[in-house]
Amino acid sequence: MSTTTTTTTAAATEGAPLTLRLAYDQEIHDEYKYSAYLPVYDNETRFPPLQPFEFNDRGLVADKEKPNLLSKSNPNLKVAKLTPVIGTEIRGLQLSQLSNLQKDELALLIAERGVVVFRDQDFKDVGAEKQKEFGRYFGPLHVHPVGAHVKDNLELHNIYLGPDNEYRNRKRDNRLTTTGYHSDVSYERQPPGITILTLLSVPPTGGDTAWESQTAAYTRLSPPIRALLEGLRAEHSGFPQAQGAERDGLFVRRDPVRTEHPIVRIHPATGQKALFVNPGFTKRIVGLRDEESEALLKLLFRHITHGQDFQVRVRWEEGTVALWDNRVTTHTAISDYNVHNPQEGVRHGFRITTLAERPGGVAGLESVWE
Ligand SMILES: O=C(O)CCC(=O)C(=O)O
Ligand SMILES: [Fe+2]
Repeated sequence: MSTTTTTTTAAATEGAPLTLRLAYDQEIHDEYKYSAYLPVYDNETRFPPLQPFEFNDRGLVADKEKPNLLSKSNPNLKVAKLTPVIGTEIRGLQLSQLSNLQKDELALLIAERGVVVFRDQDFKDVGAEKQKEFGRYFGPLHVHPVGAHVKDNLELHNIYLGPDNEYRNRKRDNRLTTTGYHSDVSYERQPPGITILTLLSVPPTGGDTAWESQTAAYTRLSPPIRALLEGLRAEHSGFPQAQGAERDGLFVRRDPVRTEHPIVRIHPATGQKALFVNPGFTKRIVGLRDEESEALLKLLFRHITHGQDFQVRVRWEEGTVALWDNRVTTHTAISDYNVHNPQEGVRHGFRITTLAERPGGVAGLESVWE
């Protein structure tokens, strides 16, 4: 937990006091432009289970050529593939100014490229309401069951690592590396699709993020293994995360769930098949003996984490916003900087997470739960 865990009370909208736990030390942030976005925990507001909803992928209605987003008449536009397989970088377009047609095309581009990195954005300065509104265009916003968030904005999931809060690293204290590939909250019945990460404070070097293409990972497998996996579901569990949070004295705002998702899912907008297991949340393959499940998951996790030729590592800059499709990628933070060295800095940002469809697999295989 953070070195300072002040409990304070702030006025809630209805006038009732709200217990808010500050997960940072105010003294070292006096001059900080984005202090309103520092991590806090609302230790009171409970959420019921997520309810099913009808999802309409914006990418489905987009023009595949993307004439609005990648307009030839924009002289400032620079679009570059970061690798042949995954990742595109865009300069010369402001997310905050996109039309609905452009957002539809962006949804498709993110699905096709896995992650799209926008540079020199004013998105961090448009305010929480506009930031949330932008996210809602793609799907309902997810509230994380245990994570720190931005004050008064539970939908803005906080990303913070500094000398006053090393919680993210401490959880990995006994590990050889900080990397941990995952697909965000994949245990949800309708797990996230488009996910938007904005950094407000970027270390001068280090703190990159890496993404892996689950579409490419699937394609690389041999036909017999693909055929085997296409008929199977795997269990994704939110229980270890909730139990870990409870053990660390954090408030669990929504009860954990576990869901069985198809191991191979089909993206509704691209029609492409992608692996949908990840080392973060996938626990076992349903219907297999324990040793079989362990061996197969070990193979898949090794495949996902080792395939540098279908991964991309992105260096953050001031003003960078990264948007990825959580259905067809996994990602990891790379916490390689020393938070106690003032030269190496503080890393801070927020994530907006939009929910998508109930995963659909091959031959009508669907997600199921108890
Ligand atoms: O901090 C990062 O680079 C990524 C953190 C993460 O896993 C997320 O925002 O979902
Ligand atoms: Fe994540």
